[in-house]
Amino acid sequence: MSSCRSQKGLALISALLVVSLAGVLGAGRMFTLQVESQSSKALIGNARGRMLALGIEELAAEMLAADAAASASDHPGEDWAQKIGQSIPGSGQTTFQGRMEDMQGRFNVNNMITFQGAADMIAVDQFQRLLRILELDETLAYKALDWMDSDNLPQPLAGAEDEAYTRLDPPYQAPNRPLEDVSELLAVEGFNAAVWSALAPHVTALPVPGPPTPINLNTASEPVLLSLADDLDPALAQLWLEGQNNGGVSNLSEARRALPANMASRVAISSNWFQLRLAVNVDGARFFLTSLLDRGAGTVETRWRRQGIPAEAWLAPLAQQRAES
Ligand SMILES: [Ca+2]
Ligand SMILES: [Ca+2]
Repeated sequence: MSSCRSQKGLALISALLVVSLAGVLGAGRMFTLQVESQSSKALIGNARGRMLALGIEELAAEMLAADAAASASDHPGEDWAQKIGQSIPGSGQTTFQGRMEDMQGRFNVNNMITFQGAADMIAVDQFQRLLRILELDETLAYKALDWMDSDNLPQPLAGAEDEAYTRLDPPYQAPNRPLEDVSELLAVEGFNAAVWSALAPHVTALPVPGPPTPINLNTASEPVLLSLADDLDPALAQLWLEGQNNGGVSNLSEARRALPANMASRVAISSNWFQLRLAVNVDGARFFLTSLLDRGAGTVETRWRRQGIPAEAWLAPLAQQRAES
């Protein structure tokens, strides 16, 4: 009798266990289906965002090609420089915004080394002036140079080669090559988040090899214009700056005469390098694209594309943490 009751009890427990397991499995399956549905929505949105961004990039390249055929200079009044942004009607919630920026309006940090990996002191001097104008430590130019030059010998005044980085936690080495992305500067000794936020709008890292990239007088910021020479008349820099909204400098030879001989070839009034930044939103799925467009060879080529939020957005807090530790 007692054994029979215990068997009945066991059967009841087993049945309850099966029912509750089925419930758990059912709930789990529903949860999985919901997650799968959310992820496929995000995946589809992301794929559509990418397609749209690549289409806009192609239109931007066409715009740059048309501009090269129509004008000999590049300035902020031209079509390529205008902000773009639109809601696409009849396509749910699809919006995009972005703009192209002339990268020759910025100082190309990679100008500081030659094709052979040696220092280009004219560019190093210019970077020092830029740092000084921005009220930053001008010896940071030497640390950036050491990061890129081919040797492992620290610049005598304030350099930083492997020995500065191998004692960090985690340790790393100076790559001794040009920057692949300008945000790489955040890994260089002394370039903390505060330095970065002051410097970032004025610097770029363009692919090498090639001769030093000249600064476009018609798109450069005031600090970049002032970095062209120690004794540049601030009134002339101001004149160039104000002229940018009225078609910019048209007589390059005359502008070059206002500069020291070794800087004359380092200015221009047109550009070959443009960066397109786009943010696309497809039904809540956001897609970010940064593309570097090169107009140097007569056609417009995409030299690189980076997806996701720009690297500096997540690198800057890391540099801040390192500075505080
Ligand atoms: Ca133009
Ligand atoms: Ca080095």
